[in-house]
Amino acid sequence: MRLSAATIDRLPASVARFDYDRMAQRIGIVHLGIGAFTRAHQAVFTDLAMAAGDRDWGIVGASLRSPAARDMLNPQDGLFTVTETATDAPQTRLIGSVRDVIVASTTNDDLHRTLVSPATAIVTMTVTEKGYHRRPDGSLDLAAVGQAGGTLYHHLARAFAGRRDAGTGGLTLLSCDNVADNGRALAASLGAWLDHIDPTLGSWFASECTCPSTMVDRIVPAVTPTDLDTVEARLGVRDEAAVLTEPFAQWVIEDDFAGRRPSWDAVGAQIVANVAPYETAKLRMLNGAHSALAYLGLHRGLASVHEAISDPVIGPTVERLMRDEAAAGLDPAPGQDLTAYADALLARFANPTLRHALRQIGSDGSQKIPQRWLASLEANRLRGRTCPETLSALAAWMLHVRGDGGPVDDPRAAELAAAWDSAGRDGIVDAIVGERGLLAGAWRPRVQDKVILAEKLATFDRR
Ligand code: CS2
Repeated sequence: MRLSAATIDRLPASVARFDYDRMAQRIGIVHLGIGAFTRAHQAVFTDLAMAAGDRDWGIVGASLRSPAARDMLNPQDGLFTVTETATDAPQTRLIGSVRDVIVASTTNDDLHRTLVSPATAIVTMTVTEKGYHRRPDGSLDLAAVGQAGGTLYHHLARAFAGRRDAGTGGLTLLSCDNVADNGRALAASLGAWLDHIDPTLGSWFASECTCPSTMVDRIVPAVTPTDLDTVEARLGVRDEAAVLTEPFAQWVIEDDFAGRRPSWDAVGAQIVANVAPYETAKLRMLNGAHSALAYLGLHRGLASVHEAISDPVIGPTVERLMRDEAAAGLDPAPGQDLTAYADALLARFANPTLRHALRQIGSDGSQKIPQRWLASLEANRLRGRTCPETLSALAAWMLHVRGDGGPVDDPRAAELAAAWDSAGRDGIVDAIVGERGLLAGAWRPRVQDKVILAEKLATFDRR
């Protein structure tokens, strides 16, 4: 029996749930790129805010490409469960905030109608790092956006024109991706696209809309068929959109909304004046450690974060990367305790119930590495410090994109493979992080950094 509005009563009493009238809530949020992370993070905060008394924050999710989320959620009336797992008994909550999922490519007008609706106040998004089409130096790749079509820029530009012409007013655009200074980055890229297609729309956007920066954090492994069977065995109802996650969740949002907003702060989100210290620490310590676990772990034949952090060589390497390199390159906010943060991250990585696949984290490295490692290397370079463990991780990634661990899942895989073909092991460091390298822009390595990188490559290389 499939989960839906008609079968909610079959769920065991132990499943926590909302008591607001779902169908009476207006749609206040459109989410672009709805996937497992959104279901376990923004949708939960919004459901909790409505359960605590706030109203009219129904979410319409949009997939920019694949129909998978629509096919999971719409037959279930948008309902799904989130199960938190750690060593104690799992805790499940039924989430009621998502009302509908639209596949933007086939039903463009449904998405457009929702985006221009006066009730819609916020557009949240998780389009992944590559969805922003930025170059390693952070600038928008206009040609790539034009070629791709159907990007967030296309949908928002059309919606802005509709809202401007109807006098509906602006929107708050909330990037929930692991991109450094994500609000500022979104505002700059969107501004560049609008100026390119219609400068008057660029001015409307600049005066009517805001793009607060956010730090989002929750570890959400890709859901497997076995996970769905386990959840079904516990709940007695089949939930094709179920997600499993850790108990921890954090959301820090810059206080810069264009209009109304849900009381996310009443249910644990932090609304602050400046997100940067939290966001930078998260990207360089959590995500930086994750990527290091991924490439060092895959190189040693390991499969999950939990296995990699328990490995006698990789565990201490990654801990040093986090404490002695990433944290050492940060300027913490008053009261921000980076030592305690590192302790908490190590405990979260060690959660044996999550089975977070290293392959999942290892995808799209060319898009993740600039803000996770290169920014950290640059901050340390400016302080005159060397980062041997980050350089180890970088060497492991270079071998990974040569194809040492199988097919490479990265939008720049072909360019990286071509760099290996023409430069070989002796030239690959320059071909990637040199002045004209594929990832140039975020870090200016010193000669000694390149020497260490070349040594690490030689040590790891098994060919
Ligand atoms: C991970 C993140 O897949 C990845 O690249 O590092 O998804 C990570 O799990 C989240 O950012 C945690 O908040």
